[in-house]
Amino acid sequence: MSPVTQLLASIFLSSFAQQDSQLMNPIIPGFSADPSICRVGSDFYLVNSSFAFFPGVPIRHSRDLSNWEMIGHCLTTPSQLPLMGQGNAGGIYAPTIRHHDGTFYMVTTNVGAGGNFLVTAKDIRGPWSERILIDVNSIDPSLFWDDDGTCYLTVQGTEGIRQAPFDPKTGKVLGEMKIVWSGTGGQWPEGPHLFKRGDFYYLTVAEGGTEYMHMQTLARSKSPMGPFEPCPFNPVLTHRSLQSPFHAIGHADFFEDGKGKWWAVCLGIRPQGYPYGHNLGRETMLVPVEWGADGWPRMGVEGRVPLTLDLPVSQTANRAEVVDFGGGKVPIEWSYLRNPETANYSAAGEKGLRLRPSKIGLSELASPTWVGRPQKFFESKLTVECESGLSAAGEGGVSIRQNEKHRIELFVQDGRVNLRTTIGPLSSIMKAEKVGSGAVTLEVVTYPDRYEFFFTSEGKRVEMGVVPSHYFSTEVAGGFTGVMLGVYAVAPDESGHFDVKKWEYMPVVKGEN
Ligand code: 6LW
Repeated sequence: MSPVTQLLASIFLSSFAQQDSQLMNPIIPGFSADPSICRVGSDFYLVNSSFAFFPGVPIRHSRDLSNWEMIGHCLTTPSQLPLMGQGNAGGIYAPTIRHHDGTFYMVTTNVGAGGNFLVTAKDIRGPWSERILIDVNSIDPSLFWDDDGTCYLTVQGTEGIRQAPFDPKTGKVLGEMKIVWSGTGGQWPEGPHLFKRGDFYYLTVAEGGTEYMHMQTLARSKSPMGPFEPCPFNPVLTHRSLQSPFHAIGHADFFEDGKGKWWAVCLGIRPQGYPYGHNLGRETMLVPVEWGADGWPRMGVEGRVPLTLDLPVSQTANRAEVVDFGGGKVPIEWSYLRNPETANYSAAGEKGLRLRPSKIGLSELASPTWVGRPQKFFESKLTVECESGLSAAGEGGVSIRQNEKHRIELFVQDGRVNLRTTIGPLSSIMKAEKVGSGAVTLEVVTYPDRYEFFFTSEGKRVEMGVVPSHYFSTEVAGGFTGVMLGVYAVAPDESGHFDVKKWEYMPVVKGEN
C-alpha cells in the first residue's frame, strides 16, 4: 500500500471501528487527571489538572457527555500561572469547577507558586480573573454553596478532610478550618467534594493515594459541617487488586445531568505489560451513579468503572488529528512547558509552524521551545513533515516526553536524523543516519509496549529504532503526568529556525501499522 492509501485506509478503519462500537471509557483518553465537572442548563464543563504545562486547567464542553470539545483554559497568563522551576509533580493540581449565581469559579493549587487560589469568570470562555489567593496550606480545594447561599471550602489534609465557611469574593476562610472526616483509614484522604442531594450533604473523598490502592469513599450528614456518617459499603468505587484494564480509580466528582440521572467523573489508568506501567498518565473516566432507597449511591457496575457507556457515540477524541498550523496557529489542545517565550512560535509561510530555538535544553525546568499534546492512543501513528533551517549546532524534531529525564527525541541536526533516548541519568544517541536536504518526514509508531521510529527523506523510509514504552511510564518516571507528543527546537547559538509543516496523529487499527 502507498503511504497515502495506507493513511486513508487507517482513517476509514478507525472511524468505522468507532461507529460500530459503544462509547468507551476513558471518555478523555490520554493524560487528563483529577477531573471536576459542573453543569449549567444542558451544558457540561469539565476541567483537569495541568501541572507544569501552559496554559493551565483545560476546559472541555459537552452536551451529551460523550463528545468533549476543548474550549479554552482557565489560566492563560503568566500572572495567573507562574510555573518556572516546577516539574511534572509541581504546578497545577486538582482543580474544582463550579457555577454559582451566574459566575464560574475554578479553585485549585499551584504547588510551587502561591498555593491555593481561585479565579472567576462570567463566561466560561473567559476572561478569567486574576488569582485570588487562599491562605490555607493544602491541596485539592473544592467549593460548595448551600441553599442559604453560604459557601464552603473543603480541602485535603493529612489527618483528614478540612472544611470551613468561605468568602469566594475575598478568598478568606470565615472561621477555622475543621477536620470534618478522616475517611475510612486509607492513606492520603484527598480530592474532597461536598454536594447535596435531598436532605443529605455528601462528602466524597479519594483515599489510598493516586496509585493502585486508590479508592473513592463517601460519608453523609444532615449538616454541611458534619458530623459525617460513613457509607456502610465503602469504598463506593475502586479497582484495587482487580483483574481489569482500569486501575487506580478515584478522585471522583458527582453530578446530576439535568434529567434526574446522576454520574461521576473520576480518574483511572490503563496499565500495560508486567510489571505494570502506564505511560498515558491518569485519564478521565465516566461512571453512572444510581441512588438506593437507603439514600446511598451505587457507583458504576457494582462499584467498578464500566468499560462501555450507554450514551451516544459522538466522541471525536478518537479521530485522526491533522494539523497544518495555518497562520502559525497552535491547536487549543496543545501545551507549552511552563511560561513560554511566545516569540519563539510563529507562522512558517501560509502553512506551518516556525520554531525559533532557545538555548534552553529539554532537561531544564525552564521553558524550552517545545509544544505538544497528550499521547491518546496505545496504537497510533504520528507523522511530522518538517524542514530544518537551524545552524549545525541546533537540533529540531519530534519529542516523546514524560518528563525532563524520561524522553525520546527523533531530531534533525547538521545533515543527520538522530534518535536519542534519555532514561534517568543516562542519555544516548541510539542511531544517526544521513538525511537529504529539504523536507523530511519524521514518524513514530506507538504500541502498548514500545515506540518505533522512522524517517522518510527523498522517497526513502529509514528505520531508526525501537524503544520500550515502560521507561516512560509513571511507575518508572514518577510525577503525575502522561506522555506528551510534541515538536521542539534547541540551539546553543539560538540562531535559525525549525519549520513544522504538517502533523498527523491517528489511532491505528490493529495490524494496520
Ligand atoms: C492531586 C491528588 C491526587 O492533587 O494527585 O489523585 C494529586 N489525586 O488529589 C495530583 O494530581
